[in-house]
Amino acid sequence: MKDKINHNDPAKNMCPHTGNGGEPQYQADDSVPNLTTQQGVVISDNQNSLKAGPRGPALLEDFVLREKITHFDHERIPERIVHARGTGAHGYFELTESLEKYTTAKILTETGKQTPLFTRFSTVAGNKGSKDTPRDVRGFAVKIYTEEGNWDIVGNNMPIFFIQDAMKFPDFVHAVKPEPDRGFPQAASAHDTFWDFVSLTPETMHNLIWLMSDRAIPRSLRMMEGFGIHSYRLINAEGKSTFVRFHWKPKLGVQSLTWDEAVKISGADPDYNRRDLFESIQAGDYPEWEFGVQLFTEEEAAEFPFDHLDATKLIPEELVPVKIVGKMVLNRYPDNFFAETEQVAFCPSHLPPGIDFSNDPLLQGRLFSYLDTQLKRLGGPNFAQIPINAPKCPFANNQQDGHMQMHVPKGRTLYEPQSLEPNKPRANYKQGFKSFNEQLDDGVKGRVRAESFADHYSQPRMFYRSQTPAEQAHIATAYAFELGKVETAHVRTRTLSHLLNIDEDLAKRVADALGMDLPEAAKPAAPIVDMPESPAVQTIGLSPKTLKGRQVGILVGAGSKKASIEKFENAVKAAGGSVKIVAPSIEVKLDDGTTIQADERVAGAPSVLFDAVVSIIMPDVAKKLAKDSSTLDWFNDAFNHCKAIAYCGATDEFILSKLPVEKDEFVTPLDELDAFIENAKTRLWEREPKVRDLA
Ligand code: HDE
Repeated sequence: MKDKINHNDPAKNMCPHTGNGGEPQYQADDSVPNLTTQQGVVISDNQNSLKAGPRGPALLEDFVLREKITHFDHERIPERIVHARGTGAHGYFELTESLEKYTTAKILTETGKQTPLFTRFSTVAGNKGSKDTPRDVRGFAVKIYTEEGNWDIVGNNMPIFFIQDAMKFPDFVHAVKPEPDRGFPQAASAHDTFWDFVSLTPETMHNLIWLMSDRAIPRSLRMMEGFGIHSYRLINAEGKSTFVRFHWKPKLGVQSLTWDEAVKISGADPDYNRRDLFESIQAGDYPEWEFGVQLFTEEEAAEFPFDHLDATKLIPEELVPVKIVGKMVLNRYPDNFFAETEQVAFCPSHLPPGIDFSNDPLLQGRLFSYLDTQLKRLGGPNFAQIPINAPKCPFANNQQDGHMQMHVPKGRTLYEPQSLEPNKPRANYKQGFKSFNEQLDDGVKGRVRAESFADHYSQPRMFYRSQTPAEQAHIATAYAFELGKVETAHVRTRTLSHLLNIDEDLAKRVADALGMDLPEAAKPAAPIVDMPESPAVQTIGLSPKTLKGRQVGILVGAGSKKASIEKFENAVKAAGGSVKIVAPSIEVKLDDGTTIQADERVAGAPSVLFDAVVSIIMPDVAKKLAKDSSTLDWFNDAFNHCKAIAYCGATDEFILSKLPVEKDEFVTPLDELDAFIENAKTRLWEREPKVRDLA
């Protein structure tokens, strides 16, 4: 049979199943822009390829099809070798206190001015499609488009790094990435190669204990600190240098997930942190950080009981306070994920005049690596012309050609010195970037490591001892979890030998949890110093009692009381929190006959996605839900994760009574609204040892 075909009106040949509600997406008037090829030729039919007859072979001459498929075939670029999984947002930087005494950089001397920036947060080990909530360091990279050139503060959410010398970076990354023979585990440090490497490399011990702490599973990207890590220099008008470490302090304080939550969230919502950033910006609840600096002189640094050029060492805030001098606000989610978040290229060597590097050997290695990796990832030397990377101040140079050159340089000369075009750009000694004139020792060339870098245990010891009991239990439990995944016995034993140098009690707790005997302590290369405790490195201690940035899940069902739902919703919102309605169905008829639309079905929104939960359901609904395992998990998990629960009579009678949920002060009846609101601002950590076998 021959199909009928209409050659004049492609809309008539379209599949009725494509397009909007069966209507073909066919442009019949001028109300929307024309779809065109890359060459600007208007496309007449975006549904059918050019064929020899309706059932016949496709024709090679179909440039519309070829162009569309070819572009599609080339959509992917290599993902970042580390920090592949990330999300970002636009915002601004504003200085509140001038650092004129220390630097000439206008971004740090001109107060009250809003300078645009782009910030990208990332996990380190996982690939681009991995989950948001692994136990991992988070990248915290900020590109500030200053009027004196881009300034990239490419930092992490922990103030130190695993290694001291760039030479070890490929080894470290190969050890944490999926094992090369089997191709797993993805986005996880809990495997043999990682623990093999770190237990053979004691300089990793400090960052390792941060990785085992609550800091490695942030509740929200808005609730993480950021650190530039390395010491940098600020240079003032007299050419004098002051060392500086950069800090970002979140307005919402530092808050973390529990490990069990993180594991469950990775199934329930692998985009958990990314979605939170998106939703908070869409809601106008803009993420904000204070910008702070630790300033110290060369002479002061000489008195520190550690070497500040060693990136495995933090400078306790109690020793050098963080001076708050500005803020960052993120107020616009990208229009296009690929064009902006994926193509943004950070590099620690992007600095404006007035800021300079220190001799930290890790930093020095990074200054090479980032440009090198962008060349591969973004395909050539012109990536700085991509809008997200281009400076917003005037720029001009003699660079030419290369893949994807977007500029059209004018004139005869692209070299210097030249005498043919007097108005072409020249270097400017007065305004230009100048390196600090550091007087160097007459060092001897060699592959060496400074002796002042040899102490690997004093700071992790200080970190552990500064934590609250709940956090210490989390740390010990995290070591036990991770080492429990390590198959090779001597790797576990070697790790315990290091833990003994950090804290005996920690080592014992981990060994007991694993059922192992304690080995001899590893031999330290330098004396271990008992440093004063530093509360600034806690997590729980930095979590404010607030509902701001926190979300409450309200479980409702057919016949639920609208007035009660509204009462809770309003109270949560008044306290700065947000609400999601969860129900067995998406459309829910309430007691007054109105129908509301739930945000999620209960099976799709386990309570791990919320900071506190409320249940307002009728007896017949409760009876039915009592047989539903996802509903039972909803309450059980909320309880096990130390959250506040507000329950109605039916929930109590048919659901809570079946569960090991104790009526402690965080489990309250619906009429105790004020108590619930207070409880929802925090967690009841004292409950934790009752519901979990912590190490
Ligand atoms: Fe990176 N790091 N890094 N890193 N790093 C990269 O650059 C590298 C280090 C950090 O959101 C790569 O564009 C070396 C410390 C962040 O796009 C690469 C060493 C800190 C990001 C690279 C380090 C970081 C990266 C991979 C040891 C905290 C993500 C993709 C000498 C201060 C930036 C890319 C983004 C990304 C190299 C150590 C932070 C390969 C060689 C220390 C936040 O160039």
